[in-house]
Amino acid sequence: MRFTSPAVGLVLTAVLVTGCAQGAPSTGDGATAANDGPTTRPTAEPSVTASTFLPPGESTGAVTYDETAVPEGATADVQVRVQDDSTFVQFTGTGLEPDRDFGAHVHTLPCGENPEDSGPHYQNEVDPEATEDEPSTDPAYANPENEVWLDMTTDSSGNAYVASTVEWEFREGEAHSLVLHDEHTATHEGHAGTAGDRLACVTVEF
Ligand SMILES: [Cu+2]
Repeated sequence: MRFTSPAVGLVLTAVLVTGCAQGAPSTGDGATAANDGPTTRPTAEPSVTASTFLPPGESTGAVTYDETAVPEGATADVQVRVQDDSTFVQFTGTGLEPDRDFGAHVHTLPCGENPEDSGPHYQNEVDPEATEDEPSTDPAYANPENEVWLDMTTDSSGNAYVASTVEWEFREGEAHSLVLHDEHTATHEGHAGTAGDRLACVTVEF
């Protein structure tokens, strides 16, 4: 009888130490140590959509339907950050009509050639009574906790900044735009969530 003993392999790891100083040769001409490494970011990385408004047909990224309120060339910067089950949405606008109220909400569909292309408001808890023809106006659902509202008033230079935090996350692929409206958003029964005409739209993947 023969017993075969398993071969024992001995692996020797050679550690190469490259310890020689390879720093840049000192030229003595005052080259400064550039501190331009990667910028520090918050733990939850925000997604940023920066767009410039154009007339319908020229863009579906950011579209203006009213060039008095939202002139061609006005800009929109939308940041979205998810952290600890809540979602922070921020809008910064420039070049808008000065000293003017806007309503703004996250809508379900991307912007298109027509103002209505962006569909209804995105709701966290969807109003069971809402239909395609009659979107939710029930304050139990159409409110700034269950939707994202970003109502704003521009300053005398046409700039605006507004942010909102909601205690939920968007369902993936169900929110595609931020729509600017003619008025601040109503909160009363039967009209909750309405804010007049759609003036402009920014396509954003929330
Ligand atoms: Cu809206």
